[in-house]
Amino acid sequence: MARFLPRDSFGIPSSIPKTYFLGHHAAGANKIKGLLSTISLVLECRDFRLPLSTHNPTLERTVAGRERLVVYTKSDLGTDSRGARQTLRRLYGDRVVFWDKNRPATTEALLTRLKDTARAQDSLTGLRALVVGMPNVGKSTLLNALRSAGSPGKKAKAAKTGDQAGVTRKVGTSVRVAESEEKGGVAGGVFVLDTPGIFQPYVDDGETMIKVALAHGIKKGLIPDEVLADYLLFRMNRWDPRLYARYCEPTNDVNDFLTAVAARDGKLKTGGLPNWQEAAARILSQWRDGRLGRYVLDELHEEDIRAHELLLQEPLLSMHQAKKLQKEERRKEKSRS
Ligand SMILES: Nc1nc2c(ncn2[C@@H]2O[C@H](COP(=O)(O)OP(=O)(O)OP(=O)(O)O)[C@@H](O)[C@H]2O)c(=O)[nH]1
Ligand SMILES: [Mg+2]
Repeated sequence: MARFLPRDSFGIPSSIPKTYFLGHHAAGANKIKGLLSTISLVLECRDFRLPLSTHNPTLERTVAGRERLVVYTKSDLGTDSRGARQTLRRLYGDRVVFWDKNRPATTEALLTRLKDTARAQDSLTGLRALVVGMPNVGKSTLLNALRSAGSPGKKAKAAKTGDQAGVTRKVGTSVRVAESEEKGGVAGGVFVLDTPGIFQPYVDDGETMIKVALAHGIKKGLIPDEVLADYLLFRMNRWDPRLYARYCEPTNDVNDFLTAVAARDGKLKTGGLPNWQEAAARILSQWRDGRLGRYVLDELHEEDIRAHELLLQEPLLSMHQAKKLQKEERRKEKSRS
């Protein structure tokens, strides 16, 4: 058999949106600005599978001036990532935290850190920490985990969670995760506040949008599942086509791939034709559960990190400018088609 050659690039469809900045994101950012004087620590959450793509520079500037930990969430879904943790540790030193909701030890370690900070700060009113990040990275899940680790008696969840962007719409009230010293805890206690996921006003490239969509960071359906499945096929082929050996031989053709998935997993239309849309949804949900490899999607070579850092130095676009850019792109697209 001829050796399989994966595609060496992926053509990003020009129809990919370049933003997902919503009204409640802008409102959330304003609320955060107003709250900041009462906050002494920020837990900035990013999805470990997308360490660069789920970093929101605009949000980072909003919380500037506050002590900050960078929490890489869902670290269980990114275990096959050659050297990613080491690279991120080198970038952020001891401010980096790898968290996984399924490993209580990672929650305990973070809670201990919060308590240590509270002890050092020794404020009568307690330490207030703000959880921020892009949509769906796991902020509310983290808050709930800290709360149940800090007060094991409390069963009910403090914050609603769900695998889609935009579950949390408003900045929450403070939730106690550690008692004060007089009740056997530390200093004035530790409180954590949840915030809505906030998107960037404008994302430079379509590939970032595709990756974020794979991790459900934007509304489902905004980028068609078939496009996302094609991109995933492209990436799997570069990692290791055996990841999907249960479906078919290595292929670069997304229609062949989805046809095989439909046949094996019973995603057929009446008459037996493959239902590509359902097959694509099936593939994406398997990837999201870590059943098609646990690779980190962002490349973390020196040059990728440098390119990302350069991006952060660029002046930020105002909402107005971002909207204008988007309109221009749409116009260009229309004249092309
Ligand atoms: N595998 C895995 N899933 C996680 C982890 N943390 C959160 N999740 C899942 O990710 C999804 C999103 O979690 P949420 O806590 O609602 O995310 P959020 O950042 O609050 O989202 P918004 O409020 O929409 O911005 C849920 O399905 C969680 O169960 C983790 O460490 N590992
Ligand atoms: Mg939430």
